[in-house]
Amino acid sequence: MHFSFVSLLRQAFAANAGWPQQWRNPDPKPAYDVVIIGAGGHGLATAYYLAAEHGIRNVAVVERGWLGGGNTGRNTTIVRSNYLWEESAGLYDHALDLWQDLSQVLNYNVMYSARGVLMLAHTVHDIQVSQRHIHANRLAGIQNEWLTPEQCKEFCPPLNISKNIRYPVLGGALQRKGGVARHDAVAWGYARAASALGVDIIQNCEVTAIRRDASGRVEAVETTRGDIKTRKIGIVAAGHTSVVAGMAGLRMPLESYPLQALVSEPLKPVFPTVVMSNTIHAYISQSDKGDLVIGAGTDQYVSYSQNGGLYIDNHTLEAICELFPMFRRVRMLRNWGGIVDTTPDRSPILAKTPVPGLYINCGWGTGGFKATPGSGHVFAHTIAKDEPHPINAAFTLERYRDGRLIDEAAAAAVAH
Ligand code: FAD
Ligand code: PYC
Repeated sequence: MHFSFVSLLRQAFAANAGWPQQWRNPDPKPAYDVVIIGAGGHGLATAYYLAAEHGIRNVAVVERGWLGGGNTGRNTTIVRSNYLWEESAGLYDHALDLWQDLSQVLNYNVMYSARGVLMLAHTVHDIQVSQRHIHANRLAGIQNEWLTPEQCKEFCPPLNISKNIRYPVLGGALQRKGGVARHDAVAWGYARAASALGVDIIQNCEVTAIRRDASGRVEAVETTRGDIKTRKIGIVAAGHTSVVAGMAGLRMPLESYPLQALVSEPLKPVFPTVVMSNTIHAYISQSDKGDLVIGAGTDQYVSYSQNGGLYIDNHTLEAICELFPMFRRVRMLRNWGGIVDTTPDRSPILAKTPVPGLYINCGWGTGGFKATPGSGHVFAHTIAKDEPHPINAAFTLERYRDGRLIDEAAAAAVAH
């Protein structure tokens, strides 16, 4: 008697979220205030800040694989903010500010280490571009300084600065507060903190469709584990954004490419900083485990493959051996690829879309890891308030229509 009364109540008040959990109708699929598609660092950070800063805790993060298994767990962990344009410098420096005490905020060691990022110049053109960057950065209050070849060598002793190599080092731009952070720890740190605030993280759950109501507003996602109702969706599915956005009828200005990296066998501490060379497409640092972390370029053809061409790695290793001859006999342990999506101006899209209730965070290309905290922070604001934070206001989808590009091709140049 008692149980049938309860079930009658359940049916009558199925939609009433105020009822105690045990009285709620288990039948309708749960409705979330926000569904985030993609449990990479950016998606998880967004969910965390929605809960922590906007009090929106009824959030699901749905992930087709495992959390952090996309680009977040595949990148070479470089963190810096020395971008050319003020809009970008503002966004990446906001992230760099948040990196400073992220381990304390999340109570999870993300191993952020400000060991400096040195970007080498090998040609007269490189020198001009680097110095333009340095001046632009300093005008915008962003740290960046020029080093002579000898100062580069002093800062990074393994560097070969002899003049008779194919691409001699002619100097470098150093951002001292740049560095590295532990990539998968960032995903796990945000995931654990978001989960503690009530966010649901659903792995092995691929979004296959986005449903819209008669007015065009989003109303649900269809997934391989059932439908989930929601009135707000954030797409944070790097590499696959075009596919997911296409589910809501949006055509994105994006191309997807494989980008590769590799690690060596572990060595004793030998490499004190991060060195990047955009001209010869190589970048290198040493992880706390001891392996050299080496990044290569993108493939020249669009693809969704997580294995890029081997010739790209070979080319990178030739460059590394020329710049750091002492690594010639080091053995490589493994290589892998991730799929990055790039925009025409190499800057991200971090914005509302023309579809009501649909928000998009994408287009980070080869450089979104460093932005993770800042991106999640301002994207959560955009979703919660239905308007951009001043820091991401310029990163709209409409800028490709209006011609207001934020052209960072030279800044992020590692792979372009
Ligand atoms: P991801 O971590 O890729 O997360 C997106 C998630 O969406 C994935 O887990 C994916 O499985 C999921 N997804 C996709 N489709 C669906 C669907 N239909 N349903 C559910 N889930 C879905 N950046 C730097 O700043 N510094 C670097 O040194 C650096 N090095 C890099 C080196 C390599 C080799 C690569 C590949 C990238 C590098 N990047 C770097 C770029 C950086 O990794 C990315 O920009 C950043 O990690 C993007 O994070 P994200 O959270 O947006 O994406
Ligand atoms: O954006 O700093 C970067 C980067 C390094 C390697 C790939 N991207």
